[in-house]
Amino acid sequence: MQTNYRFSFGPWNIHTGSDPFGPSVRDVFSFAEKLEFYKKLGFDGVQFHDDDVVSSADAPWAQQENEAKKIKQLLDDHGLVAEFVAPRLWEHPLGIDGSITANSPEARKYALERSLRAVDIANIIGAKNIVLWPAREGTYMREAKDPVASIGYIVDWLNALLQHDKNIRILGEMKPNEPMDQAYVPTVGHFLGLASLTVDPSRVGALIESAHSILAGLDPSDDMAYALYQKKLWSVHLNDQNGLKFDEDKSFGSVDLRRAFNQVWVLERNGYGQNGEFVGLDVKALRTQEKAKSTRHLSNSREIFLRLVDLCRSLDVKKVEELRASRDYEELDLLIVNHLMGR
Ligand SMILES: [Mn+2]
Repeated sequence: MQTNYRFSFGPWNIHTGSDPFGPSVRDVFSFAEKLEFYKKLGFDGVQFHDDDVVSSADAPWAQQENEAKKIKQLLDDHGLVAEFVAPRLWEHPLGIDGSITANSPEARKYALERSLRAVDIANIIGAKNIVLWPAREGTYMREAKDPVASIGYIVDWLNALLQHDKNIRILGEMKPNEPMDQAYVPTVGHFLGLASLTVDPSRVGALIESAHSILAGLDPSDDMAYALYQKKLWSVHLNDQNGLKFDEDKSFGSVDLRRAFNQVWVLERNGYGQNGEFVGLDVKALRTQEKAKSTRHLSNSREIFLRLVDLCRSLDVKKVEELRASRDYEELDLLIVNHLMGR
């Protein structure tokens, strides 16, 4: 059975081009304007941080509830669905040294209470998934925190969310570094190891971002395969990354087309998407783009994905199996490269 892929992105993927070294270079699109882009660009799913849904995660709950209901109505009006909510713990003053793993009990309490509200927000907007990107759950220097206690804090946080809501699923989106020097749970393997220790492992899975695997020195398609085998690949953030530097969020396939092909191939062969999983694209427009063309990275990434799906479906898999059986990997190499070049 072939998948009819559905695509998602987050409102932050249409942005003004500011970076740590310079201010905005494009005027902002309002949230309402961004919503208009989704269907036009071929997308059905919206990814959210908690404070993409509500104006402030610190506002009184009645106000947040009201704002979340309005967002749900807007989504319905546009025929869109919310894929997940991720509590944005890393921008808050109480999250300066991490939230879940902060040494300060007050900071840890804030992280937990805000995350429980993110679950409530997800319920209002119809999202079944909570994404944990543990941005500052690590250290700038080794001696700053107790590493064993920190792992325990992460498991406690997972358990508290699972117990707060009996239906919500938690997807870990792991990244080895940036903004921290070292993250405590740097890869999907680390995270799924912890998932097995929670009160309900069946509701803890993974979101794999291509660039995050690459930054860990790993191949994203192999990371996806690891999660797929465990039936725990519940979302992806496809993008591309040119070597070991800051997280670039480049358009999918723009750096290494063969690496992109292998990601699509592993998803395609394993029926990814047939249980409602979205193909998420976490890509950034280049700072040099003018505002009117600052959504092209999204439509381009989607187009590259779909062209690679076509290439997966037209690949001579019988030939691949023959070459595997005869251990003729030089010929297999040429077969794949020729296929990518249209022969
Ligand atoms: Mn990224």
